[in-house]
Amino acid sequence: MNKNLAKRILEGDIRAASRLMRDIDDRMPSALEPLKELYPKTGRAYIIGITGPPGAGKSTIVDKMVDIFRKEGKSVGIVAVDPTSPFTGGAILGDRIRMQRHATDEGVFIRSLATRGCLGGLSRSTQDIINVMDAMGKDIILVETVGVGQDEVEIVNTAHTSIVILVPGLGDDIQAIKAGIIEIGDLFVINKADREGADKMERDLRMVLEMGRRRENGWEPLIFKTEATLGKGIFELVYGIYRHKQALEQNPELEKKLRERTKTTFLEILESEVMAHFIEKMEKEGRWEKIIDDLMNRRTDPYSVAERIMASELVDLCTNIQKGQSNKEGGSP
Ligand SMILES: Nc1nc2c(ncn2[C@@H]2O[C@H](COP(=O)(O)OP(=O)(O)O)[C@@H](O)[C@H]2O)c(=O)[nH]1
Ligand SMILES: [Mg+2]
Repeated sequence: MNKNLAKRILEGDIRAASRLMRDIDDRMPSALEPLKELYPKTGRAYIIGITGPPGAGKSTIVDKMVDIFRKEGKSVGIVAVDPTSPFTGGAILGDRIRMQRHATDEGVFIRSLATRGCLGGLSRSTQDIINVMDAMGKDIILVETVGVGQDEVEIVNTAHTSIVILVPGLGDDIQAIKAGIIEIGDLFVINKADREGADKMERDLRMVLEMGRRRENGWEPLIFKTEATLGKGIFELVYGIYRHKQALEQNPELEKKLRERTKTTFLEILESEVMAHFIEKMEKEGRWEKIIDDLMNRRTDPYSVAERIMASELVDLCTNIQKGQSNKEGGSP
C-alpha cells in the first residue's frame, strides 16, 4: 500500500495525502519512504508563517487570507500547529470550525497538528507535512503556530514570509513580546484594531523595530492594522506579503535563506534519526536501566557514556561497511 502512497499523492489523491500526514503525526517509520519520493517534487510552494499569542486572531486572519488567495486562483495548504492544547485539542477544534467554510473547497487542504510532547519533534513533523503539501502542488502554504517556544520560532523561521500577529490590550504589550519574535517578523499585524490602544501599540512597535538591528537583507518590516472578523485590512496584508516576496526574489539573500533552511531541516532530520537509532538500540539491548543506575549512583558520568556509545557505534558501522565491501568483492548474489 505504502509503495504507491507517494505516487497517489502526486496524482492528487487527497486521501493518500491525509493518510501520510497521519503517519507523520504518529511518527510512523513507514512515512519515510513516501517522504523520500516526494522530496524532489518540493520547493515550489510559497510558505507563510503566522505566529502570535493564543486568541490573537491568527486563524481568523488565515481564513480571510485564504479567501483572497482562492479568488486569485491559488491553491492553499494550511498547517495549524497548536502546542498549547495537547489534551483538550480545544484550540484546534476552534480552528477547524473557523476554517470549515474552506473544508469543502478542493483547492484548500487543512491539517492540524498537536504536539505529542516529544522533544523537538514538532518542527520536524511540521516540516514533513509542509513538504507533503508542497509536493501536492499547493501554491501557498500557511503555517499557523502559537508563538510561545523555541520550536514555534523555528517553524516560523522556515517560512519565506513570517507574520507576527499582536493584539492591543494584553498588558505590557511590546515588552512581553520576546526579542526572538520581533526578529523573525517580516510583517507585523496589530489585529483587533477596533480595540483601544491599537495606535499606541503601533507607535511602540515601530520604535522597537527601528531600534532593532538592521536586517541583513535590507528589508524593513511592515506593520498592518486589521480587524480580522470583519476582514478589514486583510487585502493590504496580502499585498504586503507579495511585496516581501518580491523583495526576497530580487535579493541574493533569498538563496542564503533557502540554504540556511535546508541545512536546518537536514540537521533536524539527522538528529532525530540518530537519536531514534540509539534509543532503539539501547532499548533492544536492555542497557537503559543499567546506564541510568550508573549515572544515578555517580559510578560514571553522562559525557563518558555518550563517548563510549558513539565509539562502539562507529566500530559496528565500520565492520558493517567492511562486510558489505567483501560481499561485493566476492560477487554477492
Ligand atoms: N473584536 C475582534 N475580535 C476578533 C478579531 N479577530 C478575531 N477575533 C476573535 O478572537 C477570537 C480568537 O480568534 P482566533 O482566530 O481563533 O485566534 P487564534 O487563537 O490566534 O487563532 C475569536 O473569537 C475571533 O472571532 C478582531 O479583529 N476583532
Ligand atoms: Mg488558531
